[in-house]
Amino acid sequence: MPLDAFARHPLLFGPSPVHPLHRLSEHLGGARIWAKREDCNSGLAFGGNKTRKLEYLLPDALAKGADTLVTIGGVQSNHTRQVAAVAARAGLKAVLVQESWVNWPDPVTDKVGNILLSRLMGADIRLVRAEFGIGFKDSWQQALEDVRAGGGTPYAIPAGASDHPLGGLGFAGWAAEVRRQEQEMGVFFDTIVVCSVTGSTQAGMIAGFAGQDRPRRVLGIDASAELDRTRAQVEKIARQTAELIDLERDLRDDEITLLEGWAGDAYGIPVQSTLEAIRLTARLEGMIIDPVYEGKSMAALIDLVRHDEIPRDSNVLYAHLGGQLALNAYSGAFH
Ligand code: 5PA
Repeated sequence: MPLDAFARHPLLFGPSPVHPLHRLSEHLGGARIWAKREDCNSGLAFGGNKTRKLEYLLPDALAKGADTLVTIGGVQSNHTRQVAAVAARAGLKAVLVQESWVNWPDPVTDKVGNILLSRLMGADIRLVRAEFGIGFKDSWQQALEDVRAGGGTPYAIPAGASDHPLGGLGFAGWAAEVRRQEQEMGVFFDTIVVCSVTGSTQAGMIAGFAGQDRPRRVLGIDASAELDRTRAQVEKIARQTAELIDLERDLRDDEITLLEGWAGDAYGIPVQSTLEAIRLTARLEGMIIDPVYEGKSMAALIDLVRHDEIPRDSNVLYAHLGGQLALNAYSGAFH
């Protein structure tokens, strides 16, 4: 059925802001760069991309009589913090499995930033030692079991709210929102740059834009350092979402682009280009991005614009997906 027919529980302020990055564009001397700001899309614990996805999962959870949202991420997961906020807003409980996905030595990693806010919001946090992985994890299945054993009704939200039947809808809606904002502003974004890890942000965009009349490029920038798995997941969710919203054609392979080269060797560890991108964006625009996700997609954007791989006459839209709270655990990278 069409996207508008799916139940949506409003959690955002409204359309997220879109604005030009004049000084960054001038500095790079190529395409014009704009940002669309999921980092300030909501009043729920600083928002972010998951808040938009959860607008479609929450009605399903409530319809199923759930009393506890159960999800998973790394210790500094932005996603789990947003689930904690949505649970608080909806009067539900939240169980957050937080795994040691990132081997980062900062002594306050499990105390500040995202995890601090999740604790404030009353979430039940379980710290688990386990490697990074975007698939279904035993620890998450166990948490679901534990809620059931305690007489509760859990609602299962996978990593990043991605590998879930409704996971792509939020960003299919983002694509429609971009189209409306373009018409108001008299601009067309021929290129979108978006960070990908669990995949439904980019996948939703691909499905949403595929139904519009004017083609554009959605450049996914891998930050998982596991390109093949992430690409497979983006592809799966994009196709599933396209079918769900009645696209009525198959997505072409060339509509699914995931670029590597900026993730470094491991998820969650910033590299030189990440730190440079964070500093440059902060100093030229006062726009803050994080070392796990947006710093990596911005590093890609900078290189692609600098080397004219994004043509000089392009209007590029950088999807700022949030995530700044994790900076609190990365002060050592900026000494
Ligand atoms: C995340 C994800 P997807 O997972 O939908 O591909 O989005 C990538 C992404 N930017 C981009 C920010 C700020 C993000 O938080 N974060 C995860 C988390 O646990 O926080 C799901 C990995």
